[in-house]
Amino acid sequence: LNVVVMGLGYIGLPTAAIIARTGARVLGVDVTERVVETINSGRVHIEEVDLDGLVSGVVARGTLRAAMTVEPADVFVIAVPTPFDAAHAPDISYVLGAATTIAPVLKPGDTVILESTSPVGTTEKVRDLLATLRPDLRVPGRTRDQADIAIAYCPERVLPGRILVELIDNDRVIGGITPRCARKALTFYRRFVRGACVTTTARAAEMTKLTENAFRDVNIAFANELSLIADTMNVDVWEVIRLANRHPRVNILQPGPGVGGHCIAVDPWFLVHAAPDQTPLIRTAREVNDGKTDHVIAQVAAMIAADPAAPVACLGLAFKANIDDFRESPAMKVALAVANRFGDRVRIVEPYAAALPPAFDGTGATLIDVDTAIETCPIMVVLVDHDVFRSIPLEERSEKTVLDTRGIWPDQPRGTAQQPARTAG
Ligand code: SAJ
Repeated sequence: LNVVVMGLGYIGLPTAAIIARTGARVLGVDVTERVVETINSGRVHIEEVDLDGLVSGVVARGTLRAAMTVEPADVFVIAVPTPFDAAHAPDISYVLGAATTIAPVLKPGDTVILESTSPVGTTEKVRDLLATLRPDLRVPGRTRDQADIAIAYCPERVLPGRILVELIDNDRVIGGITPRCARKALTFYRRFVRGACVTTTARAAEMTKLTENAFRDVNIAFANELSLIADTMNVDVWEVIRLANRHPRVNILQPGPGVGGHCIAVDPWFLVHAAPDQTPLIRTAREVNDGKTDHVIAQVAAMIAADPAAPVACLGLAFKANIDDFRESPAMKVALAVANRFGDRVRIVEPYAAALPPAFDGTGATLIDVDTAIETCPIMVVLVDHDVFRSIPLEERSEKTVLDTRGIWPDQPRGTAQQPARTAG
């Protein structure tokens, strides 16, 4: 089996490597020369647990190669980004670009699978585009004729940090343009997926993916709103959530400094954009989660302003625990806002960064390690729940003024924790 994977990012590269491990010959195609060179030398350009060993193995065995141009294959997997613009309109140009790239090499019997998170109807647009570019091929679902190629949508659902495990263990939703397309794609996923593979239509599969991330966003928004109420009521929100979750039908998520990453903070907008009048809840959840970041910025600023000389340690820049991904990170937004305002009083601790991101250039903020932060910073702001921060014992922070936006230090004396935050309102 020959497989082409379009896009070698956080999803495409692990997917390509896992398929290559099954013995299929995989060509990964990417528009960035550096990415292609890195992979062909057996190395990886992204941090993901166990990915480096897997990639070096399949590259050494010759089952995974990378290139900037496409070649004929039996299965084409599209895993390119779908960002949104300033008006929250989804941009599917990379998806259509990938379809345009593969169109010339398609032949009867081939399967095209879109994995990128996409607005409902995108797979049909891919089908229509391929029909236009390749009038000699019969595309599925347009007439009752049997089609020459199969086209399906199968969203990735993996969690960064657990990608290789979840690629294999998670259930997959496989939406075909026609039932025949779904069955064709199912045969492919069965090669490497241990979870259940459930077939449906392409539109239902597209909406399912957006629904999963919107569900999580709405539920995190609930927790973030609770955190604001609890602050006002002088109650520990994490304790309330722990207690409420003892109810057999209550399962509240965790508040934090906002929602980051390139999925949960993005995908709900695809639903809002498609049905603006039907999505007051999903839109408000987005606004609540973004608003929580602004609230934390105000809290931290008030805390720092209240103690005009003390250096402040911002713990973490990543969008969540134990990863090196800073995209759409609320921690990054908070640290940057504070650095812009308080300059060299701001010390950043981020074990997953070798240097501060360029956005901090000229702010005066510096990158320090955990030990230095404990020695030199009387004010500490927890922005990410990295294990290394969680494990700082009380004796090393009991004298500090702390704002713990992730609730990782439940034993922090109430006198120091969050007090200045409350005055910030
Ligand atoms: N977060 C909270 N409180 C929580 C849980 C998360 O504030 O209780 C924050 C995190 O700190 C982070 C953000 O939400 O900033 C998102 O983190 P996440 O771990 O919930 O999700 P992602 O973005 O890493 O991955 C999600 C997953 N989707 C779901 O769990 C429904 C993953 O399965 C998807 O494959 C991925 O989006 C994607 O690619 O769409």
